[in-house]
Amino acid sequence: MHLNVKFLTSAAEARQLTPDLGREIAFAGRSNAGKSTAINAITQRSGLARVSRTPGRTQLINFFEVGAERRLVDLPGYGFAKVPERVRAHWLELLQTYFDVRESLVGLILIVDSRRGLGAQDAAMLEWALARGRAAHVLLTKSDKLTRQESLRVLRETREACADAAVSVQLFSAHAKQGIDEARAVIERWLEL
Ligand SMILES: Nc1nc2c(ncn2[C@@H]2O[C@H](COP(=O)(O)OP(=O)(O)OP(=O)(O)O)[C@@H](O)[C@H]2O)c(=O)[nH]1
Ligand SMILES: [Mg+2]
Repeated sequence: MHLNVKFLTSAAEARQLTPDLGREIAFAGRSNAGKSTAINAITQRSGLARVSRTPGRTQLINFFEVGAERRLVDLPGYGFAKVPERVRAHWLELLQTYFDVRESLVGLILIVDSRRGLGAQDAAMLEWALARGRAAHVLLTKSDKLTRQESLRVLRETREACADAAVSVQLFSAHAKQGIDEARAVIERWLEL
């Protein structure tokens, strides 16, 4: 199925978040993990979520509409060392506020570079989502960079690390077009599209 998707708005502050209506899914992950590329691949709209060349450039919460009161949300990437402490503190506060207030948030798609595996901040994001009763789905991205054996190992290890009924894990590659249908099916189910 083709998702008819359109950019809505960007928020740099909590007061700029779109109206909290309907259902939305947040995409989170380490900077450079392949978040924007994954959103583009899943929605089949290359260039929609800007694929930044400089890690950490997506500093805003970007909202995309995929149906009436149905949204995908591109959250700022974390874990980029060169970001000044003040900026980092602002992101953290914005993300925390977003997770705390957002009633329309139904699930978290966590983007993890399959070569790095699940990091401490990724685990913290999962905890955040689960503690608030949200489902989570992990995309192990850039799987084209691994051998089949390596990718199956990271899949197994990540599933073991995320042993919670509300978490699912899959391999994903925008470049090799692996796992796109599987990811889209999760999104359509969560958004009730
Ligand atoms: N080999 C390979 N590279 C990928 C894949 N997905 C993304 N990349 C590359 O990874 C880099 C980062 O991708 P982005 O989609 O910009 O990552 P991001 O998580 O949105 O990064 P920020 O917005 O800066 O936090 C780019 O150079 C992409 O081309 C993939 O499936 N395979
Ligand atoms: Mg991005």
